[in-house]
Amino acid sequence: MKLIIQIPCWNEEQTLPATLADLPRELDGFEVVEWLIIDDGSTDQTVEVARRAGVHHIVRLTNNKGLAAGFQAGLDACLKLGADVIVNTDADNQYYGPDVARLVVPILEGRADMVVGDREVNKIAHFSPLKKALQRLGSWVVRQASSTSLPDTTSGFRAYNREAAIQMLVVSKFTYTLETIIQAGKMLVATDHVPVRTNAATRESRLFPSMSAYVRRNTISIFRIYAQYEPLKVFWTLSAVIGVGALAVWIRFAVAYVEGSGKGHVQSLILGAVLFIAAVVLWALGVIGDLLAAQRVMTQKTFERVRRIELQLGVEPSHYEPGQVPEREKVEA
Ligand SMILES: Nc1nc2c(ncn2[C@@H]2O[C@H](COP(=O)(O)OP(=O)(O)O)[C@@H](O)[C@H]2O)c(=O)[nH]1
Ligand SMILES: [Mg+2]
Repeated sequence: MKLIIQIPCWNEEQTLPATLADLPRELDGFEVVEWLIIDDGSTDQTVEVARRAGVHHIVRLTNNKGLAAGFQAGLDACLKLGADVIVNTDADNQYYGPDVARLVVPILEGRADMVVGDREVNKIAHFSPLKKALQRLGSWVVRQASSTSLPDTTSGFRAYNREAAIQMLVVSKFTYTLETIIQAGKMLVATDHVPVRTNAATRESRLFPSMSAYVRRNTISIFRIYAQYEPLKVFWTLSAVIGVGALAVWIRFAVAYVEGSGKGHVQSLILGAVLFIAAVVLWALGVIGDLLAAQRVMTQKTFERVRRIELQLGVEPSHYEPGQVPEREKVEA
């Protein structure tokens, strides 16, 4: 069994050494443990720092493509490098490295395909009450959309087995954390969670420059992802709400018409018609969204098969550079 620990990095020369220092070089249940960093167009010394620290593999993207794209490139490379299990962690040393051992347990025991580390957000001292509340709300929405029971859906500390990794296909640019969970739920990938420890914050979040940005982006992401996967629920609910509004003003018109012996509130009639048209449009959007969602499933299945063929053919990982294998491991090999 081979474990590859992947770390998406964007200008992480400061915190990468501490992150790597805590990661396991060997682990029960695995013959081989390797590290891979995804350098997403860093302009600092991230790659050199990683080499010095003895990272085995480097995926070096030419320009900054964003975390979700980096994550996907990492998964692809790990699969092509023969990983049986892939663990993802962050380069800011946010997660407690030795807990990789906890993350892989449900996979090794055959109970899960994908394991998400639960930071037990309520206990994290440096998260504000607002951030905690949002995390809870966001996680709840994702749980509803994905039919999973994961408590911490924005956690980047995760493990995937080979099958789960082969199936993942992230399209959102900004976050992979939410989308992969919804996909896992839809594709009936077995998910599980384990409590993981976190370290003190080393720096401000790169993904969210401010609290308002955090709220805005996460809200938009959740809505978009949910609408992509559940278009009927989203658009038909909106359609029903507006349709009821149309009905209400029409009833108002009818009552006024009867009581006013013919002279009624024409405004209500017009408003009702406008609302009714809006409801019909939303209803139709739901149908179109549903057709697109079905199409997406087909694309995803095609992609999965292409990936299996690539792996069978031994296609090389893209943007790949070998790292610096530690001397000790070279001797053993
Ligand atoms: N590939 C890639 N990784 C990024 C980018 N921005 C942040 N990251 C990485 O994503 C991880 C999480 O970033 P961080 O700023 O700690 O975000 P947060 O803790 O989730 O709010 C770290 O490993 C970063 O290096 C990016 O644009 N591209
Ligand atoms: Mg972080």
